Amino acid sequence: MTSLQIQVDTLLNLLNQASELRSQIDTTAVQHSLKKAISPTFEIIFAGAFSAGKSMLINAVLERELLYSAEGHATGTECRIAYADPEQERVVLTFLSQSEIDQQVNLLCQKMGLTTKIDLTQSEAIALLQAKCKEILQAEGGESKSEKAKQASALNYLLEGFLSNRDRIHLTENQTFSMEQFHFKTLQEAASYARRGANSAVLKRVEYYCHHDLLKDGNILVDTPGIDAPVKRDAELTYRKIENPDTSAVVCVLKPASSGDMSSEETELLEKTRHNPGVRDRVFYVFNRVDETWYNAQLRQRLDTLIEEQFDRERIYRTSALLGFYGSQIRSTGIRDRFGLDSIFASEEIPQFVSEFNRYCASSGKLSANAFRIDVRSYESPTENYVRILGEQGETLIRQLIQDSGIENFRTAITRYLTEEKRPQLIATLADDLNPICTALQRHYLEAWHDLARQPRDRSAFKDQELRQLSHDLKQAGDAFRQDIEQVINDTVATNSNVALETEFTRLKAKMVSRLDELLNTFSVGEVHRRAQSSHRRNSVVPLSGILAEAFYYLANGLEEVLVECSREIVTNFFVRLLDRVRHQSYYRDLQRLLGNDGGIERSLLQLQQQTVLALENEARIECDRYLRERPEFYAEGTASIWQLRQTLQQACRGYDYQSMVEAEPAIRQLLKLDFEQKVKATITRTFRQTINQTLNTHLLPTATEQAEKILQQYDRARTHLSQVLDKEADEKIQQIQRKEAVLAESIANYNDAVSEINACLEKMLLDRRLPIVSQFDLEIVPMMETEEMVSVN
Ligand SMILES: Nc1nc2c(ncn2[C@@H]2O[C@H](COP(=O)(O)OP(=O)(O)O)[C@@H](O)[C@H]2O)c(=O)[nH]1
Ligand SMILES: [Mg+2]
Repeated sequence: MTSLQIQVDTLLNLLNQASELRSQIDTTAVQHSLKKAISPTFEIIFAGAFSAGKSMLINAVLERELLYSAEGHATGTECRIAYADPEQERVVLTFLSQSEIDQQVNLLCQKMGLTTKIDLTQSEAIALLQAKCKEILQAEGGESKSEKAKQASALNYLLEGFLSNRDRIHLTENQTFSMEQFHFKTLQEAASYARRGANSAVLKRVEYYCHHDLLKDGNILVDTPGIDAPVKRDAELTYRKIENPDTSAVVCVLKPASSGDMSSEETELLEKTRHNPGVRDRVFYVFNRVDETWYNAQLRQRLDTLIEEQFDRERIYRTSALLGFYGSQIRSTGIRDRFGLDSIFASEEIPQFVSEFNRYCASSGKLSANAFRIDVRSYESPTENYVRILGEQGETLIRQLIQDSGIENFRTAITRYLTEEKRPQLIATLADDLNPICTALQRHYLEAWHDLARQPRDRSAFKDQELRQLSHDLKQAGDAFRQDIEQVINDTVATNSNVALETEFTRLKAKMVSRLDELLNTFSVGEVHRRAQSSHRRNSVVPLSGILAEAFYYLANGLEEVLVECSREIVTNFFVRLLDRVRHQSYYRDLQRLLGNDGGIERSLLQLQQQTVLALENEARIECDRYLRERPEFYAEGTASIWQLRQTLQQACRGYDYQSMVEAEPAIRQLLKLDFEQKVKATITRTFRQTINQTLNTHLLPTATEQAEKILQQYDRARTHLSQVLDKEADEKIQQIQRKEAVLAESIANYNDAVSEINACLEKMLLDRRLPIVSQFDLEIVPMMETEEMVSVN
C-alpha cells in the first residue's frame, strides 16, 4: 500500500466513525481519484474514426513501426503498448475464437450480398469464397476503390488469417501466445507478423512491452478499433473502453481535417469521454491528416472555423501522422538505401509516403523559396523525384517536414503531460475530492471538542448541572406517563386495536352464548311447577305466566354470574398488561433513578384496578337485571314471539294439571329462547363493549393526570435521593467524559497526521491547495452556547 492510500484510508475510516457525517457525504469521487492517483498503470486510449490515423499516430509518437496502419482496412484488434526494460521487450498475442471469426465472416458475406452461409470447417467453401473476393477486388480495381472492395478485402484477409493460423484458433476460446512460442527474436519481428493484414484480422488483442521513456511510470497506450468500425461489436469495444473508469486519459484522433466536419460518431465519442469520471479533463484532441488541408483551402477554412467554434484552446493538436512518422524513419536512411526505398519501403511499389512527400514538396506551400530550392519534375518518376530531392536537400528538408507534421509538438505535449503534469494533477484532483470530506470532519471535530469542553469536570459542577435539570426531568417523566396512558386508552377505546382485550371480549361473547344455551337446556318446567305449587299450598293450578316469571329470574341470574366473572377477568388482565407495559417505559426507569422508586405509579394503578373491577362488575349486574323485563317485541303483533306465546298458551292451557304444563315445556323453551337470544345479543354486540370502554376511560384518565401532578410534587424527595445517586455517579460520568475526550483527541491527531502528510505531498508537487488541519488554536477557543445561558436562567 502506498503512503497516500494509507492517509486517504485513514480519513475515510475517520469519516466512517463519525456516524452523523457518514450518510451525508458521498465518497465515490474520492475512491475514483485515489485509485487513479495510486494506480501503477495509466491507460491512454487513442480513439477515433476508422482510418483517422490512430495507429499511425502511435507509431509516430513512439517513432517505431509497431501498429498496423493501412488505407481501407479496419480491424477489431485492440493493441496495448506498455513499458519494458531494453532487454525485456516482448509481445503477447491473443487470437479470436473460431466462432467469433465465423460471425464476422457471415456478417461480411451478408453485407456483400453473398447470402450462402459459410461453414469454416469446409476448406473448399473457403477457397471458393476467397476466389470470389479476389474476383470482386479485380473488378473494382483495388482494395480502396469502393465500399464493396474494402469488404471483399477484409473478408479475404479474415479467411487467409484463419487458414494460416488455424492451429492457434480455438473453437470457442481466445488463445494467447508469447513471442517465444512463435520463435520471434525481436519485438520488431513480432510486430511485423501482427501487422500483416491477414494476421491482424484474426487477432483479438496484441500486447506490446516496449522500451520507451514515454511509457515509464505505468503509462499504457491503447489503440482501438474505429468508432465507426463496420463490425458493430468492434465499435462497441471502443466505446466501452472510453466509458470505463479505469481509463485515465483519452486521445481523440479526429478526422475533420480530411472530411471537413465532425461525424456523429466523433461527437458521441467526445460526449462519452466527457462523462467518464476516471478521465475528467485528461483529453487530447488531435486533428490528424492536417496535410490534406494544405492542398485544399476550403478544408483548411472549415477546420479552422470548427476548432474556433467548438473547442477550447487547450490540448488541440494538428498533425500529419503519416509525414511525421516516415519523416522520423528516413532520418536513419541515406543515399545508400535510396532514402528507405531499399529498406523501409522495400516491399511497396510506390510507397504512400513517397507520393505524399512529393506533393508536400510541390504544393504544400510550407517550403519557402528562400530556404529551399526544390524542383519536382513531371518527367521523372515519383521515386526518382524523391531520391533526387532528398539527395539535394538532405537533413534540413527532413527536419522541416517533421516540424510541419506537428508530431513533435504533440509528442512533446503528451510527454510533458505524462512525465511532469500527470502525477501532480492526479494528486490535485484527489485533494479537491478530499476537501469537502476534510472540511466536514474538521468542523465535526471542533464541535465535538467544544461540546465536551462545556461538560462539567468535577463532582460539584456535575451535580449542580444535573440537579438544575431535576424539576424539568420530573415533569417530563410525569408527562410521559400521562401520555402513555392516553395512548393505551386511545388504542383500546378509539381504535379497538388492543389485541389482547379484543380476544378476551370475544371469549366473553362465546361464554354468554353458551351459558344461555346451557341455561335453556337445564331449565325444567316440572321443577318450577312443583316449587310454585309448594309455595301456594291452597292452589293446585299454576298459571303459565307464573312459570315464565320464574324462568326469567332463572335465566337472568344465571347470565349475570357469567358476565360479572368475565368483567372481573377483563379488567384484571387489562391492568396486568398495563403495569407490565409501564414498567418497561423509559420514564419509569428515569423515575427510578430520580426518586429511587416509581413515584407511586404502581400503587395507584393497583388501586385503580380494584375500583375499576368493582365498577364494571356493577355495570354487568345492571345489564343483566334488565333481562327480567320482557322486551316490547315480546307482545308485539306479527312477531315470532307473540306467535310462539299463543302457541304455548294453547298447549299449556289445554288442561289445568301438571301434565299439560310439562308437555308444553319445548314450546316454553322456544319462547324463552326467542326473547333471551335477542337480549344477550344486544349486550355482547352493542352495549357492553361500550360499557367497558367507558369504564376504563373514566377511571384511567383522571388518575393519570393526577399521578403526573403527584410526581412533580415529589421534588424535595427527589433532590435528596438524586444527590446521593449523583455522588456515586459523578466519578463514573466524569471519567466517561475524559474517556470520550481521549478518543476524540486521538481521532483528531490521526486526522491531522493524515492531512499533514497529504499536504506535504501537495507542497512537494508545488500545488497550492491544502487540506484543513484542526489547529490547537481553534480547539482552545470555546464558543459559548446560547442554550447554556437559557438553562441557567431557569
Ligand atoms: N495523408 C495522410 N494519411 C494518413 C495520415 N495518418 C494516417 N494516414 C493514412 O491513413 C490510413 C489509415 O491510417 P491508420 O493509422 O491505419 O488509421 P486508424 O484506422 O485510425 O488506425 C493509412 O493509410 C495511413 O497511412 C495523415 O496524417 N495524413
Ligand atoms: Mg488502426
